[in-house]
This record gives sequence, C-alpha cells and structure tokens, in this order.
Amino acid sequence: MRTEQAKTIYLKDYQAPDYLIDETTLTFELHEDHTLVHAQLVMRRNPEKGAGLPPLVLDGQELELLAVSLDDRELAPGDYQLDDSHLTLQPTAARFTVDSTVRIHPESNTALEGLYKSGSMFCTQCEAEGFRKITYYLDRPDVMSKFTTTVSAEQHHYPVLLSNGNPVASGSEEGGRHWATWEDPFKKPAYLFALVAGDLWCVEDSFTTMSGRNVALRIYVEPENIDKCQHAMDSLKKSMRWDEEAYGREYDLDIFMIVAVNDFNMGAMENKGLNIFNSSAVLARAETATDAAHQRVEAIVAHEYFHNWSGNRVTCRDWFQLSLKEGFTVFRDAGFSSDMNSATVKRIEDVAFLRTHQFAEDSGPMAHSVRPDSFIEISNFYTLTVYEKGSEVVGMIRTLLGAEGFRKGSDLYFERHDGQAVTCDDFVKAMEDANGVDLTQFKRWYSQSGTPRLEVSEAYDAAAQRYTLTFRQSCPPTPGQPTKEPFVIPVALGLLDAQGNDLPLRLDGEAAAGASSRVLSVTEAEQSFSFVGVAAKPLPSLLRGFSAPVKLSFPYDRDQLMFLMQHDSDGFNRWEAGQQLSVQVLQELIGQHQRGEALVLDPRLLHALRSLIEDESLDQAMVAEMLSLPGAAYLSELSEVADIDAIHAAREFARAQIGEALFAPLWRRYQANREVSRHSPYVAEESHFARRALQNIALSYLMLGNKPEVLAACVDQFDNSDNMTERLTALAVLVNSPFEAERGRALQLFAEHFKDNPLVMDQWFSVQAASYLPGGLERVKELMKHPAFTLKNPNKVRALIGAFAGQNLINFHAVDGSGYRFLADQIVTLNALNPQIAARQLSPLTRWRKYDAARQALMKAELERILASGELSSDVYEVVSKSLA
Ligand code: B3K
Ligand code: ZN
Repeated sequence: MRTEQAKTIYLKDYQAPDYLIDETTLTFELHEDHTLVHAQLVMRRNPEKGAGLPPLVLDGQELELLAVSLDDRELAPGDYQLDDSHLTLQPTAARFTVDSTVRIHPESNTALEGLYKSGSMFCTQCEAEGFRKITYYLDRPDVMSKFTTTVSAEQHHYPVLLSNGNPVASGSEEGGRHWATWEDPFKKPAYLFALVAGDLWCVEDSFTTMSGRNVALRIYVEPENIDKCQHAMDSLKKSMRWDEEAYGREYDLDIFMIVAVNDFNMGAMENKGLNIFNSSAVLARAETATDAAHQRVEAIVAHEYFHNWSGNRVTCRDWFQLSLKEGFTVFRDAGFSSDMNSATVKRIEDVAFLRTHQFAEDSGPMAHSVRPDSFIEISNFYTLTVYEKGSEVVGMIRTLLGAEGFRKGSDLYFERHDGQAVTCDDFVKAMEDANGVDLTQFKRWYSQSGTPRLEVSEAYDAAAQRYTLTFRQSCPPTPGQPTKEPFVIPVALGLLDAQGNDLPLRLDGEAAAGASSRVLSVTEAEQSFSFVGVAAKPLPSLLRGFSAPVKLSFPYDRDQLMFLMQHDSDGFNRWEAGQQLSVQVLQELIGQHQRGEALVLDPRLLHALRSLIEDESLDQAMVAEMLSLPGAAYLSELSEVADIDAIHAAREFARAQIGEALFAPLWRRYQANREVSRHSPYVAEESHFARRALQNIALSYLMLGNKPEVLAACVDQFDNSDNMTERLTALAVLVNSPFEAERGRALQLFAEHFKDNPLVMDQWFSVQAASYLPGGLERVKELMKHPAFTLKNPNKVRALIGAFAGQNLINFHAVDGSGYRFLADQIVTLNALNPQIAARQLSPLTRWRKYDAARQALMKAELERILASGELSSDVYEVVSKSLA
C-alpha cells in the first residue's frame, strides 16, 4: 500500500476526460450478505480530445467483477485489464455502451464510503471518490451523466427505496422482494449519486417555488425519531425561500428528500434531490437538542440545500476546486443564518472558530491554499481552509464589490455555468465580468496559503489635521511556499472621536467627506492612507466585521480597548475589543504563572465586564459572547510556544475572579432569566437563545464560587428544565465542579433517562471527555467500555476521543505523554476501520511544533509509531508523513 499512498496528484496535471458518459443506468440488488450492481454506461469519445480512441480506464475499488461487456459483446478476461483500482477496456468506436456487473459488500463496509449499512438501513456516501466502490466508472466531477437507478430489496425490512430525482416506477417481485426506479433528469457527477433502502418513516410537507411550482418535501428517519423532524423541515422551507430572495435560485425537481442516518463521516451530503444527513444534523427538539444543536441543524439543512445550485447545478471541474462549491456554500449558509438570527453573534462565532482552528491549520504542517496544488488523499482536504477560509474569500469579494455587484456576479456565474463543471477562476471571472473589475491580484487568496499579518501604525499631524494609518502586510512561509506576494486586503474601518462617535471620513485627495465606515483596499506590502480634516487625534476601529482573515495588530492600550468596547458602532468590533482586552490580561497572567509570581488580574477587565452585565439594555446574546473568555485553544494559537499549564491556570484564575467579583450582578441576571425560562415553553428563536445563553454562562461563573445556593439552583436547573440547553449546561457545570455526589447523581440520571437516544448520549460522553478535572484520560478509557460507545460510529468517536484530544487540553497534554499515546492507539485501530475518521482525529498531534521540547518529542514519537504500525490508509499516511516532514 505504501507506494500507492505516496502518489501525489497535482492540479497542474489536470486533463479533460478522454470519454464522457451520457447515460448511466444502475440496478442494485440488495441482499444481507452481498449486493449486486449492474451498470450500463452509454459513452462517447470526448469531442474536445480529438479523434483517436485511447484505452478507457474506469475507476473501481473493492469490486468483484462478475461480467463486463462492450456494446453487448461479453468480454473475456484477456479482453480487459484489471488492477486494484482500475478496469481498462479498448473501445473500437467513438460511441459505445459498457455493461458491468459487480458484487460488493455494504454489510461489512466500516469506512462508510460508497454503499454501506448504517444500522439496518442501506445508504451511500460518494463524495469525493466513493462511487468507485460501487461500480466501475469515470469517478471524477467533470464527467456528468443522466442517472436512472433501480433498487430492489426484501420488502419487509426495506419498505422504502430511494435514489436521486423523481420516482418513475415500482413493483413487487417473487419471494417478498420489491423494487423502485428513480430518474434524475439533471446531469450530475457520480459523487452526487445516492441510494437509501430501509424501514423509514417520513415527515411530509410542501413548498411552492417563486414560479409557482409545487415541491414535495420529505424527511425520512427511523420510526423512533419521527417526533424530531419539525425543526429541520422548518429550516428547509426557510432555506428554499431565502435562496429565492437572496440569490434568485429556485428549486428544480418535484421532490426534495432528506434522510437521517446514524453512521456518517461528516455532517451531511448534498446528493441531488436526496440529501443524506448525519442524524445529528437533522434531529432536534427541545428535550433532546441544545440551542446550539438547533442552530447547527438549521445551518446544515440550509448548506446542503444551497448546494443544489452552488455545487450541483454548477459543479467542480476537479477536486482542487472544492472550495468553489464549499467556500461559496458556507458563505451562503452564513448569510442565511445571519438573516434568521443575530448577524453579529453569528459573525462572532464564525470568527472565533476561524481564528482558533483555521489559523492553526494554516500555520501547521497540513497548511494548504484555498485551492490546493496537490494532494495524496482528497478526503483530507475537506478542511477549515477550503470551507471556512474559502467562505471568507468569497466574503471579501462581496465586500469589495458591494452587495449589488456581488449579486450581479453570482447571477452571471449561475447563468453562465449552469450544467457545467468549472473552476475557482471561472467564479472570479464571473464576478469580474459582471462588475468590470480586475481581480487578478485578489486571486492570490486562492493560491497562497498561510494567514497574513497586518501591522497597523498611526500618525497624527495636529497642525495639518491629518491622520495617517500605515499598513504593513506579510505572510509567514508555509509548506511548499517559502515566500508570498502581497494580498488584496479589504480593511473596513471607522475613526472614533473622543465621544465615541464615528467621524465622517475624507481621504487625502477626496473632494468631500463621505460615509463614516468605509473599506480601504490594502494591496501593497506597505501602504499608507491619510485622512484629512481630522480635528483631533481619533481612535481607529479597524477590520470591522472582520473584513479579512488576517492577524491584525494595532498598539491599543487597555483603556482604548475599553472605550471601543463601549462605543464602537460596529457590534463585531465591540466584541473584538473585549477579546483583545481579555487576551492582554490573560497573557499577563500567563507570564506571572511562568515566572512563579502570584497571579493578579487587571481590575479593568472586571470593570468592563461588570458594566456589560449591569446594562440590561444590551442584547443578552452579545453580553454572553463578551463574557466568554478567549478559549485555551485560541490562546495556544496566539502563543509562540503554547504553555498549556500556564494557559489553563491563567484562564481558571480569571474565571474564578470574575465569578467572585461579579457574583451579585451575575446572580441577579441568572435568577431573572432562569425564572423566565422556567415559565415559558422552549422556543428555538433568537431572543430565547440569547436569554438562555446569558443564563448559562452566568451559571458557569457562579458555580466557581462553590456556594450552596448556586449549587441548589444548578441542581434545580438540571432536574426541572424542559429543554436540553438548560439541562446539559447544568450537567456540564456539575461535571466540572467539586461536588462529587451531585455530579455522580446527575450523570447517572441523565444516562438512564437518555440511554436510548444516541445523540444525547454523545453529549453525555462529550461533557465528561472535556472535563478539565484531573484524571481525564482514565475517565475516557472507562467510558470507552460503556455499552453506548463504539469506535464504529463516527459521532461516538468525535464525542469521546475528539472531545478529549481537542477540547481537554490540560488532560490531553499530560506531561507523561499518556494522552498522546492513547490517541495514537485509537488512530491505529481506526485506520483499519474508518480511514477518514482516523485521519481527522490526528489533527491535535499534527500541532506538535507548538509545544515545549519534551512534549514535542513525545508527540513526534507517537506520530512515528503510527507511521510504523503497519498498513496505513492513504488518509492517515498523508497526514502523518506531512506532519513529520
Ligand atoms: N459535500 C459534503 C462533503 C462530503 C465529503 C466527504 N469526504 C458535505 C458538505 O460540505 O456539504
Ligand atoms: Zn458543503
């Protein structure tokens, strides 16, 4: 396997396909111990590639070839070549038909790629290259075909048989079997193929599109989950309407289906007309899903639905262009979520996530550009860079063009490329052509990896009433990219006067002052902008709304940050000022801890937080966000060498101080909100999310004081809440508290009550795995023996192993290396079961360069042990070998 693994695929080697597949007719015969797949491919020579007839090389993996024929002539083994991953035939005419029959084994497919069983149902996951595990095919996104699919199965266990498109025929067979045929009128690449067979119930609804067409909507789930679909259905209808209004995109089939499955590698998949979802991204109701889970369901339903245009109607030419559909679709779903809920809170959450996780990826061994140049295993490139940074790149285009110009660009893109497989360059070209602009330099965001730094300095000339900002951009070297060219960095900014009002802005050379918030385009390594008519030295509010994914620095002092926290007209930047203040204060504490000094918290942080808590006119969700200290992972990201112990000590010290100093106002707000929650039924809406968010963060601070009245309130919240948001917070707070009896009781009651709900049990695993109390690894090992745990279910792996290694930094980074050893052991086991999940769980170990020498050695040793552990999947091999390089 090793030589195969090391094979790197390069974007520069892209070649259009030699052959095209006009029609694909599939027949699946599903059985308990095998499945037969018959494929008929109506093919022709790609006219773009000239006249000759090169060999036809079909992709196929783990397939048992039973028969193959070319234009109805059955081929003998000497007529074709077969290896581990290809079937090669020699066509004799420009148009021909290939028929093949293969046997596959979904019942033993633990990689959850291709056709597999999740519990008792059959389902598929084909993106990126899973279709080749179903049948021999040209498994590449630029080969688009019209699919007709017939599924046959035993009727009693598999009453529901689904595939893409519209149902066209069905019937019964001898021996208790039945069949159904589905036809998808839209040409699509094989990665969008889907099939489902199972004993499923569905919730039905309908949607009338903007042109008046009626679309049937169905969400299929296992019978016990039929009461948890309404939120997803509501989210779907909102998404359909929003895409019509915001992008002019209408749905195109007569039916749209979502199926929830328990075993799924990702969140969900946008297969044409038949989205398959991880059940965690569909099921939600008050009693079992938190507010965050409700918002995640809404966002993922929207994301997959939006792919119908950004991904399916217009798809990717090759997998290097993945961000074409993913970055754009994340940008679209973020716009939707901002419109459905608080836009500022959504932006804060996205930016906090990006800066913690994507920035770390961008400075690590797997750093790659938004459009990568090469990969070994494409599954490893469904990354934060392709998704989240890709979305930021689209967002910057919108910031530069304005809302209207951007819409003109997206309209042109969809119209020009409907039915095509295209590139990121085509997307940018549509934006350029629709607006008459040149984005050549901007496109470096697609090709250069690494997070740019933007250092800003100021100069004020009182006599000339001139205020100058100087920007210096640089980007650190990343693997394969020692040097970078300057980016186009849109910097949204404002200038505040001494009262905190935005000044009208007039750049040197402009006739008159214009808006008070504007976007400067920083395009050079060093560049200055002078504002004139500035009567007194202002305070700049920079990178409003986080207008570019850069690390901006400006020498604010703490009083200035407090001023911005109170006065900035940009909500995001008010939060950002609070974060910067917290970071400064925490870094000071980290230094004190490292020098062995007593920790002393800057009281200004307490003053700033107190005024937020006491101001009842503020949006409660914003107050909750501002009360959340920067996480340990973000503080690690900001450190040259991440001192986990010092970071943990500093954060916990600050949290305890806040809990103590602000006890009275926190307790008041907690009680008031809890009282409202107690008397109002659960509603999954913005103002209710906000109330519970403030209530819950207040509780987490209050519990640090070990006061009996708070403990009683927490236990009451655990016992007497009608919703998971309040109950789970109470549980998490108890789990991290010193109150052993209450903790044990709550954990036990929770597990008893929810033992039959795997998604809730995931939460139960997670809160324990993330608990920073000592002995974390032993608890995790013990939990792995729990009957609800299995390494075969990706959600369980993420809930327990992922939460431990990714969130429980203090325990995972134990100095004896036990956390690293544990994770490596799990990865070796997972490598054989599910390579994609194994590779994803590796990411904490890939960050080894961030830590002290002793930990570096321990982490590296575990990576080396994985590398030497035997046959590695290409997924794990790529991440481990690049991490050690
Ligand atoms: N497009 C899918 C990704 C599936 C990748 C699996 N290796 C999910 C999404 O982004 O919508
Ligand atoms: Zn997507």
